[in-house]
This record gives sequence, C-alpha cells and structure tokens, in this order.
Amino acid sequence: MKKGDLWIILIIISVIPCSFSATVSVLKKKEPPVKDCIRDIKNKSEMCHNTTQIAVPLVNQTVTPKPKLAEFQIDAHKTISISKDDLNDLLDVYMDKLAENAATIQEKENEIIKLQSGNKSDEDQLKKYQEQLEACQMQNTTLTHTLSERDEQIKALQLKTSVYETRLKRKQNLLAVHRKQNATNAATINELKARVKVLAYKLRERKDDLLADWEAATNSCLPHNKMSGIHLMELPDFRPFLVACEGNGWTVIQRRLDGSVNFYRNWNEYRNGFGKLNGEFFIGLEKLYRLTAFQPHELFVSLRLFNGSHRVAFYDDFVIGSETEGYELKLLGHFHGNASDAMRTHDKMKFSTYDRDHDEFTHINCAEYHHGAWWYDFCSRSNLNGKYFKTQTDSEQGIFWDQWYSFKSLKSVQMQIRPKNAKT
Ligand SMILES: *[C@@H]1O[C@H](CO)[C@@H](O)[C@H](O)[C@H]1NC(C)=O
Ligand SMILES: *[C@@H]1O[C@H](CO)[C@@H](O)[C@H](O)[C@H]1NC(C)=O
Ligand SMILES: *[C@@H]1O[C@H](CO)[C@@H](O)[C@H](O)[C@H]1NC(C)=O
Ligand SMILES: *[C@@H]1O[C@H](CO)[C@@H](O)[C@H](O)[C@H]1NC(C)=O
Ligand SMILES: *[C@@H]1O[C@H](CO)[C@@H](O)[C@H](O)[C@H]1NC(C)=O
Ligand SMILES: *[C@@H]1O[C@H](CO)[C@@H](O)[C@H](O)[C@H]1NC(C)=O
Ligand SMILES: *[C@@H]1O[C@H](CO)[C@@H](O)[C@H](O)[C@H]1NC(C)=O
Ligand SMILES: CC(=O)N[C@H]1CO[C@H](CO)[C@@H](O)[C@@H]1O
Repeated sequence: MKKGDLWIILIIISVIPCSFSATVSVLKKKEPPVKDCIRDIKNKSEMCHNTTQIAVPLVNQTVTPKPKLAEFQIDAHKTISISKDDLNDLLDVYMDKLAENAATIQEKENEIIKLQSGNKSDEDQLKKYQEQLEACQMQNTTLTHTLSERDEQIKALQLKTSVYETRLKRKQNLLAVHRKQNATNAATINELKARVKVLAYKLRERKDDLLADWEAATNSCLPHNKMSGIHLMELPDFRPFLVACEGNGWTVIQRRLDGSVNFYRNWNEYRNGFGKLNGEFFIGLEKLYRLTAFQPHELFVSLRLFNGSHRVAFYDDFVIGSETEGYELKLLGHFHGNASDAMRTHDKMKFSTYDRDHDEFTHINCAEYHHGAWWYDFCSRSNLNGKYFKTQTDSEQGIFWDQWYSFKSLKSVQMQIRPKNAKT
C-alpha cells in the first residue's frame, strides 16, 4: 500500500469516531476533547500502524507544526463541531501533506523504476548466464558425444579383447593337448628305448647262444628237443650250417607262408637252398642228401587250406640221393595222416628244376609247367614249391597236394624231417 492511500484512509478513520456534524462552531483552545480525539485517532492509527507496520509520526505532524489548528467543540450529544474555515484549514494541511506525500511517491516510483532498470540489468545478467549455460550445454553435448564415441571405442576394444581372450584360451588348450601328447610321446620314446635295450640284450644273448651252439653243433634237432629256433648243425665232411628246429627233434626243410620268397629257381639254388630260416625257405637238396644219408629219417608234411582246415601226412622213411643221383627220392616208407598220400607217385623220382628236367615226360618240362621244382613224374600230384597264391586258386602252377589231380592252392605248408630213432 502506498503512503498516499494510507493518508486517505487515515482521514476517513478519524472522521468516524469523532462524528463531525455538518454544523460545527469554531471553538478556541479547548484542548482536552481535542486531545482525546487525537489520542483516539492516534490509537486508531496505531492500530493501523500495527497492521501496516509503518511508523508515522502522525499526531505530532498534524497537530503540532500548525498553530492555526481548527477548534473542536463537543456538545452533549458528543458531536464535534468544526467551523468550515477550520475544516478548510485542516484540509489545506492535509492537502499539503498529500502534495508532500505525492512527491515522496514520485520519489519512490523513481526508485522503483531504478530498481526495475536494475532488474533489467539483472535480466541482462540472466541472459548472459543463459548464454553461458547454452554454451556450456553445447560443450556438454559435444563432450557427451565424444564420451559416447569413446564408449563405442571402449566397447569395440572390449569385444576385440574378448575375441583375443577366446583365441588365447583356445591356444592354451591346444598347448595343453600338445604338452600332453608330448608327454605321451616322451613316455613312448622311453618305452621304446627300454625295449631296444632289452632287444639288444636278447640279441647279444642269442649271439652268445649261437656261439655256444657252434661249439655244440649237432647232427640233428633232437638235442634241441623242446626248443624251436635256429641252431647249428654239423655233418661229416660237410661245412656246418644253420637249421630251423621245430621242437620234438623236427628239422624244418621247407616252409611256405605268404609268398614273400620266390620259389621258381634253378638247380643250383635248389641244391644250396634259399630263403629265410624264420620265414619261407628251402633247406637245399645237398643238405637233405647229407642228413638222410647220415641217419634214417621220417617225413612230416603239414598243410593248411584257406578255409582254416589243417591236414597232415606222415611218411616213416625218407631218403634223398646224392646230386649225381639227381637228388632222387629214394625212400618214402609208409604213409599215415588225414591228408592224401600225394607223395606216393613221386617215389623213386629224380628232382627237376626248370633248368634240369628229370621228369617222365619227354615233351613237357614239368618244372616249367607247374612253375616249381619237385620230384616230378607225369608230372605231379603234389607241388609244394609251386607259385604262391594269396587266395585259393585252381591252378596247375599253384601249391597243391591232391591225389586226384585237382589244383586247389594251399594257404601254407611245411615239410620237416626227424631221425627215426626219435620215435618212442
Ligand atoms: C486511547 O488509548 C489509551 C491507552 O492506549 C486509552 O487509555 C484511551 O482511553 C484511549 N482513547 C480512546 C478515545 O479510546
Ligand atoms: C499495537 O502494537 C503494540 C506493539 O507492537 C502492542 O503493544 C499494542 O497492543 C498494539 N495495539 C493494538 C490495538 O493491536
Ligand atoms: C523484473 O522483470 C521481470 C520481467 O521483465 C518481471 O517479471 C519482474 O516482476 C521484475 N521484478 C521486479 C522486482 O520488478
Ligand atoms: C549434459 O548432457 C547430458 C546428456 O545430454 C545430460 O544428461 C546432462 O544433464 C547434461 N548436463 C548439463 C549440466 O547440462
Ligand atoms: C616336450 O617334451 C620334451 C621332453 O620331455 C621337453 O624337453 C620339451 O620341453 C617338451 N615341450 C613342450 C612344448 O612341452
Ligand atoms: C575246407 O575245404 C575242404 C576242401 O574243400 C573241406 O574238405 C573242408 O571241410 C573245409 N573245411 C572247412 C572248415 O570249411
Ligand atoms: C588232421 O590231423 C591234424 C593232426 O592230428 C589235426 O590237427 C587236424 O585237425 C586234422 N584235420 C582234420 C580235418 O581232421
Ligand atoms: C511521537 C511523538 O513525537 N510524540 C510527541 C508529540 O509531542 C509531545 C509534546 O508536544 C511529545 O511529548 C511526544 O513525545
């Protein structure tokens, strides 16, 4: 509320309690009633002051400075009479005050304008701040953008890292596997080394055995009764030679197993023998002559078919003549066994090779015809030195043993001899 308004209200308030009458008579210096009224006015004003909380030296200003104050007269009806002139004077006083206050108002308005202009400068400041804020926000946006870019980069890097981690793990697993393999390999190598050592030891032992055998060379496999293996044999007027002993005194003279050795050979080779004693071989006709000449022998033939069937043939006398006799099958003795007696027709026949034809045919080379070497007659019912076939084959060139001239090839055969006195 403006000060001017206060003054107007004050006038109205002061009129009511004093109940001015229209016809007032001017009184001269009757203080007490005026005092009261003024005090009342003062009370009222104080009341107002309390509400507005503006302290105004109201009474003293209205009463004191103007000596020409209006005179009041209060009658029995408590009516205050004021002369018109006094009232005018009073009005004048108030008007002056009003003017004075208008000036104050103007002053205050100016102040307000000033303040408003200050507000304007505040606004400027605000604008400035807003501009700064905008700049800041822009920076923030830029920074936020950069930050999000960095985030992306970090994410990409994390992805790469995880990929590398996965690869690393895989490599580590691989390495572990390799290490394990390596360990296994090392173990295997150690094992093999140990085995090589054992074998080297055995070899040395075997060599020693052989040397011992040399000293104890025998004329048959009988002394190596229980031991199959390769042993040294010595006969009169003949250089010592190695033979394959089969156990129970048997000496192997011929063996077919797998076709690893070629048996289509000439006379000299059949005389001297060929092949490997622990594999396929033929002992040699000269040794057969020497062995059977030294003491009587029996013959055992073992035959295996491709279907697994096994058959045997025994002949209780076996003698081979000298080279000058063409290594003739001089004696065969009696046959027994569950195979056929397929040697019988070859009894008393000379040995034939493709380069030494001793067979009964004049117009056929039986060794050539049967692709082997045997005691051929017209030509053969057995052909154990024939061509090796890996499966059962019907061929006159094959290894066969049949009294009815059928040529089913055999899977494996073995011929062995033993001194007759070994029989008990
Ligand atoms: C004014 O106030 C005083 C005390 O504050 C009081 O004694 C007096 O009676 C009042 N006057 C009137 C006219 O009410
Ligand atoms: C006015 O205010 C004063 C002090 O604040 C107080 O003592 C007085 O009683 C008030 N008067 C009225 C009428 O409220
Ligand atoms: C400052 O100015 C604003 C806008 O012009 C106005 O809204 C506000 O009331 C003013 N403040 C004062 C104290 O004058
Ligand atoms: C900065 O920008 C981010 C995202 O736009 C927002 O969340 C944040 O409140 C801003 N900060 C300021 C101080 O403006
Ligand atoms: C493989 O094994 C050998 C012998 O045990 C060792 O010297 C080598 O360091 C191993 N290599 C790896 C990759 O483990
Ligand atoms: C194998 O074949 C022979 C001759 O064909 C036959 O006598 C024998 O029973 C057969 N054995 C088996 C086990 O099939
Ligand atoms: C033939 O006799 C041998 C030796 O006694 C035996 O091992 C084989 O099983 C016999 N074969 C047949 C088909 O009876
Ligand atoms: C508020 C004020 O200043 N009151 C004064 C009014 O005048 C009398 C005497 O004239 C003083 O006693 C008051 O203190």
